[in-house]
Amino acid sequence: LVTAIDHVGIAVADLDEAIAFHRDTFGLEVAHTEVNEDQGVREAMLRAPGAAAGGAQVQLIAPVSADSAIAKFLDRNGPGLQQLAYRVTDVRAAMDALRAQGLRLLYDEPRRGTAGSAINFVHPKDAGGVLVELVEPA
Ligand code: V0V
Repeated sequence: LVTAIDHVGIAVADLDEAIAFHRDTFGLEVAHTEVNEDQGVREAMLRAPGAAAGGAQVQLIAPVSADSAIAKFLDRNGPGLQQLAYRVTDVRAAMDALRAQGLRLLYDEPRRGTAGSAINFVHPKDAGGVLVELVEPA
């Protein structure tokens, strides 16, 4: 089902501050930034310098609306690891396979994720307390 770890997502209050921290402390580079209005977030994808194309990335996610999932996460937990994202070749097929095993998906239909990807999420209560994202790259 899963072809790779696509990214791990960290909820942050201030995106620019978090980018600077990960750059200055760990030497990570910004590969991509965007605002996703549907998810109510501003995000940055970071990678290690010289990492192979398609390698796992770190996603820093900051809320831009008070009702976004990230705003609620920060209110409840403060900043920290929020999600683990698995890459799949066909998100609809992955959704069907997981539903057939009794797992709840958060959306009936895939939504738009980073860089035009198609995404959905497994409910954290059905995945060992981890919010698992499914990502089909564009
Ligand atoms: C909540 N819970 C979590 C969790 N968020 N557990 C692990 N990891 C998380 N991130 C727990 C929470 O503590 C509750 O446990 C339980 O799940 C249900 O909580 P709830 O109050 O019913 O639900 P909410 O309102 O906290 O919402 C949780 C969900 C929400 C997962 C439904 O965050 C959501 O819709 N997430 C999907 C969208 C998302 O995360 N977007 C931001 C990233 P107890 O207290 O009952 O034990 S956008 C993105 O990733 C993009 C664009 C991309 O990658 O392309």
